[in-house]
Amino acid sequence: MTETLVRVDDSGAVRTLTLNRPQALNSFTTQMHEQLRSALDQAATDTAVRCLVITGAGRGFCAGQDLSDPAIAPDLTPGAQPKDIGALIEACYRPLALRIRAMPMPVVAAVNGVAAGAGANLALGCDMVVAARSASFIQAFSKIGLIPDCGGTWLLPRLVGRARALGLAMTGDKLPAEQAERMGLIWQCVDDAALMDTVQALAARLAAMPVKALAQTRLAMDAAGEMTLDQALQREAELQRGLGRAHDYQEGAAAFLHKRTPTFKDR
Ligand code: T3D
Repeated sequence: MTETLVRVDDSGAVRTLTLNRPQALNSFTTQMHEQLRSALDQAATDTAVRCLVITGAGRGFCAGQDLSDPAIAPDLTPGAQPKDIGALIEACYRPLALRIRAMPMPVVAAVNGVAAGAGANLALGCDMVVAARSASFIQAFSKIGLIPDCGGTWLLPRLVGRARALGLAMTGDKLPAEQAERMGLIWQCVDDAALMDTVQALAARLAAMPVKALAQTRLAMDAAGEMTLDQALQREAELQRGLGRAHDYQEGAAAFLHKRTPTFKDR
């Protein structure tokens, strides 16, 4: 029987994906990548899912690549060829980072413990990151002779600016969740015991909102970084044109005018 490396749980319109290799701090094997990709694809096509939460089982969120995975673990036999880590990145981390950024609903990371290497950047690639006070973020790559991946080189400077991005990436120091919140790397740091209730309440709130507009907000902001102001304004007009014709805007505006609670359904 296949081991469940990504647990899937639904509560109303919120789907929670739990990375489930707690014995290795939920570090990624090829199999866990496959299961996560498949779970993300299922959530993307299931119109009942209006908000996605990603978290980890046990005391860690995700410690990045499982360094003992035969796909990449160094072969110390004399004369052995080095493994092609680029191929692993292309096959696993690139599709993962792109999928998360293209999900048609908001994605919230509930960082329950240490998030290291690609595990940190998996969390930081989500739309909102809520971390337990005991959690931490580690750009562990520099310690093993690599650069930040899973989108780290793109995400970090955008989130905290060049100086802090390079500081975090070059030192590989552990950044406690409270400090991550203070520097704007994450949305919120909460007491450990409050993490899942806080995240589920946030996710339920987002799920009741016009999620198509929320997903397009992410797309527009991601694209705007590479645009002039005029190009960004043009893109806003294009997206707003589409959203303005959709159900949720008609519903949201009508509900406002009639002083009633809107019911959004676009996805
Ligand atoms: O080939 C490539 O690498 C390309 C892909 C790159 C993407 C990446 O993510 S590169 C970065 C990979 N990750 C790391 O370098 C982090 C390695 N882990 C750590 O530095 C520490 O485990 C932590 C700082 C995250 C947590 O430390 P601590 O003291 O709380 O826990 P621990 O005792 O080190 O770990 C607990 C167990 O998980 C332990 O197993 P054991 O001894 O109880 O059987 C440890 O070996 C295992 N574990 C943790 N991280 C990994 C891991 N096993 C395999 N791979 C890991 N990444």
